[in-house]
Amino acid sequence: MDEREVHPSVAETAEDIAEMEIRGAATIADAATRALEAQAAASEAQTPEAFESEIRRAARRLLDTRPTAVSLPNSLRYVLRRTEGETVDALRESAIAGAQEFRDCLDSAQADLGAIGANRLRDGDTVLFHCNSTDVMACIRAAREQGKSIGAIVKETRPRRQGHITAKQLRDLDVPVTLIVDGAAGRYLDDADHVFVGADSVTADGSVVNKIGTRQLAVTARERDTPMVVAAQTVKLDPTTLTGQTVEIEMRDEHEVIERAEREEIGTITVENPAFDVTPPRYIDAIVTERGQFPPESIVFLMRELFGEQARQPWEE
Ligand code: RUB
Repeated sequence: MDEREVHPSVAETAEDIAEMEIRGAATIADAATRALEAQAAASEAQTPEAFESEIRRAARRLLDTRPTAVSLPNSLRYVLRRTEGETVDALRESAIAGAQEFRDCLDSAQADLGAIGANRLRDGDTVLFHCNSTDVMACIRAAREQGKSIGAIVKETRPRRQGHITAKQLRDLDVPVTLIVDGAAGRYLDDADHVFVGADSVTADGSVVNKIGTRQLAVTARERDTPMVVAAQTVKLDPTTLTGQTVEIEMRDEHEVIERAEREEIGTITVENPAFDVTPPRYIDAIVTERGQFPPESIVFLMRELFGEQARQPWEE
């Protein structure tokens, strides 16, 4: 392999993440570790140094796709830290084992989180949804498995309409769905017992970075006293925010917002398309993780416990 090249699976996965064929923080992390695994398995490196530089190059390519979901660097770091050994074979085996172990952790964390989130839901409750989150869906699936009947109001979530994915997944769980445009959320909050959203990153002060529109929804939900619940496995906790770093908000192409022909006709206006926003902790009632549910202001204690002095990851033990 040419020294600037990555395995085709890595290149394809990176492309799919950037184009949002693979999307959602947990799914992105899962796919990234599969790509690293493919890179490791196919490596023809002759020396341990060559292997390590290949795998780091692959991780860098994956990291350079989307900047906001911390699950991506967290997943890559998990695999890289476990890639160790004196020989190419030992390095390969440890990288593959690390990637597989990460995905096992991801799956079991999501199942545990789902069981905790489901406890918040009573039989007959209606939930309002924004975007599409596998962590949120784990809560609803667990509630359905407990035999609870749940109603759903789903915001379409412009510009990419991930609400349609949520609507289909809820339909498949036999949850009756009402799909609404984003601007109708205020009106429909009166019919909702909870708002459930996922997270791309959770910062040390308990702020939640999630799909654009989450903050506006949270503020309106607070005004109506509708509890705002964030379902986020600990892989969404951003260790760098413990030492003061901020989360970069991805700005996406303007053509997701406005069609090309219309854009040309309108001419010299500015179109902006931030993919995420930051909801301050005062608008959030609970962050549900696989380690239990937390008031957002106390998430820093969980982060300190998990990451310790060196900002180590919880899945690093
Ligand atoms: C997806 C999004 C989701 C989180 C959590 O944004 O904001 O709420 O990623 O998802 P996009 P999950 O569609 O731009 O990737 O719970 O599946 O990790």
